[in-house]
Amino acid sequence: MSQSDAPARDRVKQALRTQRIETPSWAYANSGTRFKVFAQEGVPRNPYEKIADAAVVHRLTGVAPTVALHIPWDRVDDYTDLARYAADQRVGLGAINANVFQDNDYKLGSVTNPDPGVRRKAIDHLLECVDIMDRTGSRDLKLWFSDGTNYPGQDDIRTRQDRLAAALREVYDRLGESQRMLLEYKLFEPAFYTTDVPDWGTAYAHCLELGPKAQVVIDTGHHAPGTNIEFIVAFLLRVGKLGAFDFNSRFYADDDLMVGSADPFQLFRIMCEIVRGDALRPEAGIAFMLDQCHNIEPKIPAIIRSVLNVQEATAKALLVDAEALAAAQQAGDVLGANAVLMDAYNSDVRPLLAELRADLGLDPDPMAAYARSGYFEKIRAERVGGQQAGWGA
Ligand code: RM4
Ligand code: MN
Repeated sequence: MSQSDAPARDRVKQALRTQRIETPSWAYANSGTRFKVFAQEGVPRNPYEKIADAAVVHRLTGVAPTVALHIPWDRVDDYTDLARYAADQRVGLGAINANVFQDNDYKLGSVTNPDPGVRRKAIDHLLECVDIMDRTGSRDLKLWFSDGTNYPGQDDIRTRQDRLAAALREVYDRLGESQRMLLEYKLFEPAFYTTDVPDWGTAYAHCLELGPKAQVVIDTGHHAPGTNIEFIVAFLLRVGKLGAFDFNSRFYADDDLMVGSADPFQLFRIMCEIVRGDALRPEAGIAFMLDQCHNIEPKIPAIIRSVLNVQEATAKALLVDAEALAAAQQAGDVLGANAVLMDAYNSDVRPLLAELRADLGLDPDPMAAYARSGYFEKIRAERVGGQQAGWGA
């Protein structure tokens, strides 16, 4: 499609209007590596202030209407009040992320720990997260387990799978009608020898056994270098087992950099599979979430940039001339098919996105609008004293 093709432009803009990107509460907080956390000014000190920041991102981009919570980092006494505050700010509470990786008891694992008492504690936390979902109205419980072993022989690989399956079953059975369990995988870290949910195949097999309310989360940073993530997207979408994304970028391991920063072409290829699978619409049930940390860059602009990066990749994917592509594929025209994809990828979609924002009554340049808004100056002045939120806070 040429950019001057008005009906196609309208079709692309229409599809982009339906896009929803969920931002993570922890990305507004301080974070770092195991070497240093560089604290920033104006960082939220509690879940309410994180939600206020998320609301700014939504106001400026128009496509980030929900914020994911992490328990216990975002634990509050009254979740109904938190949900009400979010609604007042014109955002909603999204996925509840469980945390069974930061307690001393979890040294040898959480739900796969050899000690039944520790397993009980971990499962109880997951059940508590479902209770919270009942109060926040969240649809999704997102599970990531750091469980694994560091040395051959340390524990029985197969028994740990049994423990995992039993824990997932108990939590799955507690889910309400419209709630889902999203199971995330990660190749390695913090466990260095075996990880109990290391890859999409393991996550998929557990989800399949559990039932329709269990689906896989693809965290783009959780793969070995060179992994073809769009293949995983295509496979899981085809069988109805893709539940969500945790978007971020990696150069080396789980770097948690801004999505689309390391490899925008990969993000485009992923979004091509989403468009191909007609999974962009919210009704398709795929949660497009960010899972990032902003260690050296300012938090709110970094999140705005990430949202824009996802939008740009999506716009390019929507520009792919599906008919021309199918025709070239059918004809065995290898170069022609590749050219159709590359034409879309090489289009500059920024003018189209600026136009879309203008249509929605937004500033065409959300980064500049944020800089001009005075919001940073305001939070820098207001958020003094108290304990800044951060990794572990
Ligand atoms: C994990 C995983 C989870 C995220 C935590 C903070 O590596 O990606 O999704 O909640 O980090
Ligand atoms: Mn993640």
